[in-house]
Amino acid sequence: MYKRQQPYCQAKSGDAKHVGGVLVTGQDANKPVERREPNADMTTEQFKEAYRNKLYSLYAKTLEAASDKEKYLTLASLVRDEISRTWLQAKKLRAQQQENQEKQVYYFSIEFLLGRMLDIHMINLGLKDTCERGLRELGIELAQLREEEEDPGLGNGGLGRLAACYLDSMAALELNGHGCGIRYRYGLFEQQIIGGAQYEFPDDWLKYGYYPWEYRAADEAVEVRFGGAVRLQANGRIVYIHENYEAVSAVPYDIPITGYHNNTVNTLRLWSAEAELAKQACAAGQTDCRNTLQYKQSLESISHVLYPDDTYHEGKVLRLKQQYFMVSAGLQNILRDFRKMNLPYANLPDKVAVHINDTHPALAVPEMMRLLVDEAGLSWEDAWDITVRTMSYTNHTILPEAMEKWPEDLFRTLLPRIYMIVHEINERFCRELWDKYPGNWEKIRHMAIIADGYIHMAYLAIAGSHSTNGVAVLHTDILKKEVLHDFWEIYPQRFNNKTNGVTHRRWLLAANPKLASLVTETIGEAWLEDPCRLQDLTQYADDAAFQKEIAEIKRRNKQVLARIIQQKNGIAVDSDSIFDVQVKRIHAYKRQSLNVFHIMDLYQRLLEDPDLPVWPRTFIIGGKAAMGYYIAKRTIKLINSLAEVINNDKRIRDKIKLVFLANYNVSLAETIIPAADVSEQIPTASREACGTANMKFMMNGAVTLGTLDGGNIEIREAAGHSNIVTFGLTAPEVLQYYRQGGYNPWDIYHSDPRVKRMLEKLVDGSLSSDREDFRAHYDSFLHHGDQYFVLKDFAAYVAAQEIINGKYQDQKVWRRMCIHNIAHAGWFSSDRTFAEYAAEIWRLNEAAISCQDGCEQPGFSPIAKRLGTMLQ
Ligand code: F58
Repeated sequence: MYKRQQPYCQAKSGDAKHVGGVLVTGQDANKPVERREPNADMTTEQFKEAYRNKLYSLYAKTLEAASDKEKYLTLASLVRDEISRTWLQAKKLRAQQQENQEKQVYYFSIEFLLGRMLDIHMINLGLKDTCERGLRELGIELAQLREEEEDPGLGNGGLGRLAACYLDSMAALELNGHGCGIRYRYGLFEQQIIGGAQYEFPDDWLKYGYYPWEYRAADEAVEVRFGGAVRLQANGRIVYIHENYEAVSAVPYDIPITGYHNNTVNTLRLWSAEAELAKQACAAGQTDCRNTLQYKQSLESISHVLYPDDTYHEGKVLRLKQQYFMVSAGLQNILRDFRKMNLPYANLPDKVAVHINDTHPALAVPEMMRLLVDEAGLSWEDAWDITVRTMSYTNHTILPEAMEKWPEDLFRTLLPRIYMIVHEINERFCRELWDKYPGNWEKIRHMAIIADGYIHMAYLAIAGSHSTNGVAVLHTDILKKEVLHDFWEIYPQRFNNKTNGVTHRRWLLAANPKLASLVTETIGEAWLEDPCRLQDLTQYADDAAFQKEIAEIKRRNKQVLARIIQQKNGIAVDSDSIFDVQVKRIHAYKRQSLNVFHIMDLYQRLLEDPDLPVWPRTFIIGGKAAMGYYIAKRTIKLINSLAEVINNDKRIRDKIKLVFLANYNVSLAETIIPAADVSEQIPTASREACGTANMKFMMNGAVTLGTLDGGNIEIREAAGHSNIVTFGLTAPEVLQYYRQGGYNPWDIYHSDPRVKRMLEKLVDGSLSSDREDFRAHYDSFLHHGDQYFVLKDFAAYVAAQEIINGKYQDQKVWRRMCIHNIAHAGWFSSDRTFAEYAAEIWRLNEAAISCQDGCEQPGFSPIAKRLGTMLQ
């Protein structure tokens, strides 16, 4: 059931090999791969001169007078110049590709969690060494300047970071792929911990502008319309006239995405809402101009902030507006480009793939229908066929509360024409269901896109696209067998799995340069473009000298993190202790509370026996809780309250420390992950679609302590069962409980004295003077059925922690485990995932396959050829 489908990472030399991260078989495998050298011919002297000149021209300052921020912006600006040069070439190539009508992929996502860009661009362009050396000679440390870059928080967590990893892989694989999203004025909030609790502050990431990494393209703005009414005009054929709407200008900002050493620059296009059109509408008398300022603010609020709190009606309206704003702008832009090819619309699916990343961009389906039917004049049937063949959709969650649905009334008022189209899609879909299940009203109501006053976005995405994929084998299996079973029954060929991946260039090469250098010294640099080559490290798993170097690098990374913890939290931690890390969104199903319970129990045992044979441990937890998510916010308070008690208790002689690192984001992750010994991946089995932090930790040599869920299962397959520690209920067991009941947390409360003691401590004032602080947790475990099985898995988790403790004490065994994890992380590179999407969902290979011998003609990129061979 959990077998990986691709032989990727298992090829034997001679019959197949990996090129640019893609498995190549057949004749092409033996051809030398053409790699273009990075534009790195600048000498250190030239760099220094260019740097001084840039600083002078930007700020009219000498080096001595410039601030760190100015020095960073000077460097970034030089790198931008290099990108611009390459981008110009890339744009010419793209124009040529368009002329040659090569297929383009557009990845629509409401989140792109990019992280800082300076380092990655320098690496990709082959400039890093020159810059670092040149700066050092000027008396400037690159590491210090890097800290000056804002980290754009345009995402919540895994979903947004995945989108950013895919952009990186698309460019590395030289695929014609582009991102489409929103340029939020404010990203996800900045988290501060005050009195142990989370406080949210605006994430003002544009405070100093984003000048080095974005290009405003005002001349390519498009109009997006909200509200108003739709009038029908019958004039031979029915025409829909949308009037009295609010018009918003969607202005694109282009962020270049560079490819690794290949002169490729792709584009992430983020749309910003501006009210320019409001002025015009006002001048033309189409709108009420009495309060234009307020009107302008209301329109511009669309791209004001990432996921406004949608607890209130206004929040919901804004969120729906954001979704439509993004897809409408994105699709208008795509069709504008497509029309330049002078092809019939029927060819659109051969030239364009639109990917819907989770349901947030699912309005792409009805918007594409509107553009094709209302604006291009196609018949419904033709438009539907084109839409379905163009769209594909990824599901990222099975949590019922996370499955998006919109109240019909709200939808109708805000998007009247789109509502009509969704209504029609639903009618036709239900008729199809009726033909298949005549008389089965219950089933049809259950599957209807519009039902009980709501519009179900996942159903819309499935019905309106040719592919629905899950993000890990288990997750896809659950989608097929449980959550979307009815849909799988009618469209089995549409369902497929694409296990997530992460870019090894950011998460290993850039984040852990010492480890990356060691890997390169040991096995050569082929792994950078072909991450599967990491498996060549397995032969060194027992090599004492290699083990020692691995351990030394980990120790140094831990020292760096220890310094940060001291600075940020004022807590001294021992870098020889086990760094046990859980960093991710705070959510009940991810079970930070299980981690807390183990720490409470260990603390108690140490109080009872300070000589307990446990290796010293530093527990590090980080993550943001959604603003309106009460119990998650209380979990942060719980962690900090416990930390306060433990870190100040001399009796346990510093054997354990607990640290909550505030404002977890991509940059912080890049420091934390290389320093981790233990990677905590402990969600309730079946609830975590895949997880991606697990892969980043693995790549950096941490050992996973996890449940058999999502990507953990595949990590166990890849790394080997003895190189990961698993525990707890399995997904089938959990699903069985959800279906049939039979779990009573009180049984555990009464049978396990440790559990009883801990639960009592939540409400007896031991952790907080306000006994009500953690009442919600107490109630959720005992009075609300412990729906994430924290108590149920507690004993198994403690036992698994004992195994970790035991294995760590034998350093030879532990280092071996670390090396096996690194060596088998190649399969979890997003290059592999993306190649699968390209070949199996977007069918980029078809261009190559269909060209047969003609592949040599200009316009077919080498990757298309490689993908073409992948499926043979
Ligand atoms: C995550 N989803 C899944 N959602 O939880 C994780 O298992 C998976 O690995 C990852 O997607 C990538 O496939 C996720 O990050 C969100 O951040 C939601 C976005 C919408 C608002 C609520 C959070």
